[in-house]
Amino acid sequence: MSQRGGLTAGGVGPGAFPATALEHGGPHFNGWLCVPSPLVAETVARAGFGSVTLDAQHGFATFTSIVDCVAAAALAGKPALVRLPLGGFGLGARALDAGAAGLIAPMIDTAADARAFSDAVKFPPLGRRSWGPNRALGLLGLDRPSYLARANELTLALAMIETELALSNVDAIAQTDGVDGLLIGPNDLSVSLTGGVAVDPGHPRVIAALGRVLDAGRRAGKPVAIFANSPAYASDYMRRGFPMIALGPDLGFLAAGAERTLSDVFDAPAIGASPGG
Ligand code: 3PY
Ligand code: MG
Repeated sequence: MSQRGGLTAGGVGPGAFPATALEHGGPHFNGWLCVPSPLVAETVARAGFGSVTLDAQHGFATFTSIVDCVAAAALAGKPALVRLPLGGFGLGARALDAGAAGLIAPMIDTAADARAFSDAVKFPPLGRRSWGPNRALGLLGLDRPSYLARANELTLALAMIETELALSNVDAIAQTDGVDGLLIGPNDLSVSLTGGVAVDPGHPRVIAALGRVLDAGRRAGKPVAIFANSPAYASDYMRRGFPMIALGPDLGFLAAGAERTLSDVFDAPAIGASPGG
């Protein structure tokens, strides 16, 4: 399968994911990975996704697996993002040093949360990221001065909007310097908007909130991405104009492939003569 919504803007390689890459030719599809395996990262990156996310919040990514999976995705020519654990901004800066092309911070509820995220993962003047891009330099093919000058623009920082509080602050979050875009977490958003009654990305309150977040992104001039639980949600989000759609997780891909393979055994046409025929 060919790559859909890949990164072509500015000819940047797998160590970078500038927000401008989401301006044209979308949507960009991202493969969401729970399994901390370089083979899984490489396989999904080769399967047509434009990038992968290594999930260190609900998935099993660790700093060591991030180091390995970034390399595996790069082998397939694709950038790897990292979804951080709650408040895990320190891990984010280390992941960028190791060549992650971007970061996704969960549960960003206020402008102060957004500011703390940006502070940790962007160099001055946007933030206070500490210097040490040991693998990132080689992966981007940049020398020290060029990396310092361009890293803020080349590495994507996405703030997750997934609570009622985040929705009420969505403009302030979107307009925070150093936050390059938003990513809607529709599962948590449904839990929050129903007061813990439902986990359902199709809940009317979640659907009503989608336009509100897209509008905030438009006002800030920043892209709004979304996580899709299934291909049906992904195609709905595509019709709504989201420039980036994350699909997953990988365990779901594996389960769907395993089920389809087994059921294909029963649906397959006969090969050659039947025994005794
Ligand atoms: C959510 O939908 O809440 C997410 O965090 C997607 O992984
Ligand atoms: Mg969530």
